[in-house]
Amino acid sequence: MNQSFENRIDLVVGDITQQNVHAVVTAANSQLIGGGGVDGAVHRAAGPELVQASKALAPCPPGDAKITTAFELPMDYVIHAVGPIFKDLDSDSPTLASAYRSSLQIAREHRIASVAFPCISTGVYHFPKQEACEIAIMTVVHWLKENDLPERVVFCCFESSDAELYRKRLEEIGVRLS
Ligand code: AR6
Repeated sequence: MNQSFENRIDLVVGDITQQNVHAVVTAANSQLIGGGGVDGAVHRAAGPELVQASKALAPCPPGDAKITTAFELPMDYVIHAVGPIFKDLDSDSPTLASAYRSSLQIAREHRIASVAFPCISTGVYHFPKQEACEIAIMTVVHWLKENDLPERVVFCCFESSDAELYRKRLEEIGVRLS
């Protein structure tokens, strides 16, 4: 397949729990017990039932993802993606790409039309931001070229400096941002 991707990607700066999508991805830990950062925000907004549901699916190794309903969040689903705790680029880059790909695969399996991703592993897991941005974009673009679901992917950056990295790279590869 060679699907278009240029009009299926959005970039926003803000809180991922506020996005108008069918599924939100959280940057989880392998135990799926919640935590700080984006995972803390997602669990707070979804309510205490989320941790009960996610814990039941643990362990989730780095590079993999699990899905639950979204409870009190306005989305249908939460996809719990586990990125690598950064040590070195050679070994951790494939794991980060796999966390994105696993999330997209789950979205396709559940026929989810739109998904928002945070910048997985770039907070307390310390993956370098520029390299993580490249991996996130190229993994998503490759997926969109090969698959018609999800129809739309939103990169949700919490920090405007991250959004600038994404904007520059997305424009370079011909993505039309609104
Ligand atoms: N919406 C979108 N992005 C956010 C939000 C939010 N509300 N809050 C923070 N970010 P991190 P990791 C961004 O640390 O590095 C947790 O404790 C933040 O700016 O959340 O994968 C988990 O339970 C950064 O760019 O995730 C794990 O134990 C990005 O989210 C561990 O942290 C990822 O930062 C996972 O670490």
